[in-house]
Amino acid sequence: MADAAHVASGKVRELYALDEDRLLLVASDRISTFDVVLPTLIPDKGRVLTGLAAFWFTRTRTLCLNHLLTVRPDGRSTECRRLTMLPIECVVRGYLAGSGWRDYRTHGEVCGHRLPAGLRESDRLPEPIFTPATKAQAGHDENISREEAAGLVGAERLAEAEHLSLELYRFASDYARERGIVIADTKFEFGLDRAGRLTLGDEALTPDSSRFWPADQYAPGVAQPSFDKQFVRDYCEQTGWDKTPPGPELPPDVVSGTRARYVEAFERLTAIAFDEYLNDPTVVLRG
Ligand code: PZK
Repeated sequence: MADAAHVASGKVRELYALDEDRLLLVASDRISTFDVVLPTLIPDKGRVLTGLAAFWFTRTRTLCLNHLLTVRPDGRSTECRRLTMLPIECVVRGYLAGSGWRDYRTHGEVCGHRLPAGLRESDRLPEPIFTPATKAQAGHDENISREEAAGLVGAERLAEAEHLSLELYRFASDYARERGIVIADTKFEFGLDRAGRLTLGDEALTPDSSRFWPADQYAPGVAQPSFDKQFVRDYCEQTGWDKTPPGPELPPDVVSGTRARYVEAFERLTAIAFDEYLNDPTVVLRG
C-alpha cells in the first residue's frame, strides 16, 4: 500500500496502482446520503461492501469474467486486474424506482423500453430492462438510449454488455430474493482485459451499487425503504438538513443500527458470519 500510487478517488473509495496490470480498490467506511458524504463513519461498512462484491464475483465466475484477483487481510482492499473501462454504466432495473420511475412518469418509457401503462412507483417490471447511462464527472449519471450507448462502445460490445448485465442481474436478484432482499436495480461497470475480453469490474451487487429493499416490507405504490440507509435518511430528514454539504453528524444509535443493517445484508446473502470474514476475508472466495 505504501508504495502504491494513487489513481483516483470516488466518494467513498480510493483506487491505487499496484503495477502495470493490477489495481487496489480500497473501500472506506464513509457513507453518503442525498449525494453528500457525511462526516460520520459507519464502522466496517467498507469491509461489508468489499466482502459482498468478492462473494458475488466468485459466485458469478461461470457467467462472466471479472477483475477480482484477491481480497487483502484488511477485508477492505481488493486487488484487481487493470482493465480499459467502457465509458458507460450498465444499469439493470427489475423494479420502477429512482430515475427509472421519473422517466416512466414523464415519458411512459425508460431508455427506449416501452412499458405497460398504469405502473406504480416500485412496481416490479414484467421483465428486467437494461438502461445504460453515461458516467458523469460530477453530479448525476444521465440515462441514454441504446443508440447513444452503441455510439460510445459499438453495437456489438453493447449487445454483449447488455446480455451479461441481464444474466448477472437475474442470477443475483433471484438468489437475494430467496434470502429476503429485493435487488430493485443495479449498476455494472465493464472493461476490456489485455486480450480484449469484456470483463466485469468495479464493485458489483452491493448496496452502494444497487437498491436493496427488505422483501418482507415490499409494498408497491410508494418509495420503498432502503435496506441499508433508511435510518440515516430518516435521521437526516428529521434534523431539517437542507441536503447541501456539509451533512450532519450521525448519533451513535443511527451509526450502530446502520452498521447492523450492512452486516445483516452480508450475512443473509453470503450465509457466512461477518466475524468469520473479519478473521479471514478469503472465506468469501471459496466457490
Ligand atoms: C476503475 N474506477 C471507478 C472506483 C475510484 C474510482 N479494474 C479496473 N481497471 C481499470 N480501471 C478501473 C478498474 C476498477 N474497478 C474503476 N475507475 C477506474 C473507481 C473506486 C475508486 F476513485
